[in-house]
Amino acid sequence: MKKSVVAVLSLTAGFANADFIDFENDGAGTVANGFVSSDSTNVSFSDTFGADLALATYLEGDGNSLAVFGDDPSRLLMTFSDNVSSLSLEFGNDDFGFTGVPIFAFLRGLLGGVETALVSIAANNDDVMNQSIAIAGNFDQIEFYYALSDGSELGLIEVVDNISFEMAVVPLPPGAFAGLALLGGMGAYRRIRR
Ligand SMILES: [Ca+2]
Ligand SMILES: [Ca+2]
Ligand SMILES: [Ca+2]
Ligand SMILES: [Ca+2]
Repeated sequence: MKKSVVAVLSLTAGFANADFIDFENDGAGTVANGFVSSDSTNVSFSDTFGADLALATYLEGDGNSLAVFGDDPSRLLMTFSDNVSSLSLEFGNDDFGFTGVPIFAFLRGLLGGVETALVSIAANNDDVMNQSIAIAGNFDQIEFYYALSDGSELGLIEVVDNISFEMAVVPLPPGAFAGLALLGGMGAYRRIRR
């Protein structure tokens, strides 16, 4: 029985589409750590330093957007319901007027609590949400944060929007189709007997 369940899950993963979150249907206001957008139940959002997530239409965002408040070492932690293979997001509040030093955006991919990928790009430091950053690999959690070029903490509020990610495609185990065919056959047999 367990084998059949694995096969069905794998087939589902094989046909997975990209999830897209723009927060436009989530309303405005503070949200608790573990927040789930109405756009996708496959990811939850948390602040890694305190609990200061807030949705609003920010000048530094794109319509309704998610901010990780506090001029503190906060990061946005995204925890996924299953492994993901890629993610991209747009970011704003890259505010050179506040930091006085060039800002870098980071994505840190984790699997089982261990870092498996780290990417960064130089922000254009204009405060406006007009750049995106992407990461690819195999992750069950991903962090987004602003930092100095060497990754050291900057104390800057992150604003993110237009998050896109793909669930990892799990390879079909041998005999998966045969197992499904058998299940289907059993169902048909039961129906005939009634
Ligand atoms: Ca938005
Ligand atoms: Ca915080
Ligand atoms: Ca921060
Ligand atoms: Ca910018």
